[in-house]
Amino acid sequence: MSFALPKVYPLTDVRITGLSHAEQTRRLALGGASIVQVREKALSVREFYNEAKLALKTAREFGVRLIINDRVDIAFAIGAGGIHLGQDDLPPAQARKLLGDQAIIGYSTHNIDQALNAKTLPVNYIALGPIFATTTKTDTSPVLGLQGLRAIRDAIGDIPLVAIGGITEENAASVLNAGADAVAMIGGLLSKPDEISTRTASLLHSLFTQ
Ligand code: 3NM
Repeated sequence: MSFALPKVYPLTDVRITGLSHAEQTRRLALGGASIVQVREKALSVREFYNEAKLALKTAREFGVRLIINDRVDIAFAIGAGGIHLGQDDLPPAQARKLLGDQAIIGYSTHNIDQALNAKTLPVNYIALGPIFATTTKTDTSPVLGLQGLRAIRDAIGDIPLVAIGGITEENAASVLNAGADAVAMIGGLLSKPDEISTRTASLLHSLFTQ
């Protein structure tokens, strides 16, 4: 179930951008993103389904893999490339049963116990956060820092690891150097909607040329 993670893993956020998930996906793809997670916490399931369908259409036009946050039913209904689950969502094993072997399943963890447990589950990658302080998500666990990230990476071995929380172009390389395979970002890419494509391109450039 191994899966090659791109180094940059953007998530969408309508509250920050005021843009549809499809338009955010388009701007991220124009900047070179090859995976996008649609994260939606406010809409009804029906509205989320409709928005996700449009985002998937855009993602397919650009060859981007679209991951749906939380809602296995929506990922299944639209035929998305995968699902990202939190600790309170449907268990990964159940999502795997529903979505099949080809789906990418990601799982959020926030400490070493959760990360070790995640290794035993049928997931393609583990997300770990928050690495740094963030204002994008309010109910976060304690900040892990680069040392916490390094310690957890050393404990879990080589499963694909996505770091999240307070990551920007300025600190992204240090996060990868501390053992993450990818940096997941919201504010760092989206906080200025007119700059989404240029920021994504600049980040990818800086990480590939370091
Ligand atoms: N999950 P930003 S932190 C969605 O700790 C999310 O699991 C987190 O946003 C976790 O890149 C977070 O703007 C917010 O800090 C990430």
